Amino acid sequence: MDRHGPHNLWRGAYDAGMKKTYIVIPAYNEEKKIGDVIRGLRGAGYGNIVVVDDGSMDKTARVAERAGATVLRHIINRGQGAGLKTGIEFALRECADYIVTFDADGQHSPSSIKPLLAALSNQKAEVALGSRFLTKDSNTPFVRAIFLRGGALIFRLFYGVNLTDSHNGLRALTRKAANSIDIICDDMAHASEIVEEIARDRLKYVEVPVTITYSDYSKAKGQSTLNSFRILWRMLLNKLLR
Ligand SMILES: Nc1nc2c(ncn2[C@@H]2O[C@H](COP(=O)(O)OP(=O)(O)O)[C@@H](O)[C@H]2O)c(=O)[nH]1
Ligand SMILES: [Mg+2]
Repeated sequence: MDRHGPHNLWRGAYDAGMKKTYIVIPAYNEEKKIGDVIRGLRGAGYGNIVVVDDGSMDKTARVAERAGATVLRHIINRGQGAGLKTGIEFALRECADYIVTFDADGQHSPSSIKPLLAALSNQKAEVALGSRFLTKDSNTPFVRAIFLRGGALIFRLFYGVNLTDSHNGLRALTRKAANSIDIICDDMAHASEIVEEIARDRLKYVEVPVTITYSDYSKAKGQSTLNSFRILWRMLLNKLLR
């Protein structure tokens, strides 16, 4: 991993009781969107933005750096879970109080962050998880919705964690939660690891309505139905074979 970027130049000013908030963005081949995503976050007042460029073959790192993020790089592509782990470890070393995970492809909105952080501070939660199914205007494609709901059912049955959305990359963690959540799976299965840790360490969690935007870009580039099926299947096998 190497590290570039002007992360010390502009410490942004989200004031959740003067807590230091870091936004961690795992990114893979997102040169088309990452610049706007970072500018949107900075415009909303978030200055501590860490992009983990996971061996992208395009200009993701350069575009992110120019837009004002700190960029960490994996020299090979390891997967979204590995990207999150690298970014979270960095934010902890920088003494973050709160860590928000955010996607690089424009599906997440900066305006969702404030309610997530408010849930941590007002409800004394350790983990605030975004849910696309708590908003009225969810435009989630039908098949994707079935897999996400299926995942949530598995979490409820096997871990006793009650969620409506099982794989939402938009979430906020306190420092304590980020320290205790150990992401081992490099790939997309990290969402179930987070839920396992919530159950094991009895971390207080809340779900917060967030809007996930589906564009032609995000649908073409995002996870396939086959991959959603694989993740769901692995969640079941992990639990049943243990
Ligand atoms: N670090 C890393 N990030 C990835 C990888 N694949 C996707 N991402 C990022 O993870 C986020 C969500 O990925 P995406 O494929 O859009 O998943 P979906 O929204 O669930 O369909 C985006 O910010 C991607 O750029 C990867 O291999 N490594
Ligand atoms: Mg996406």
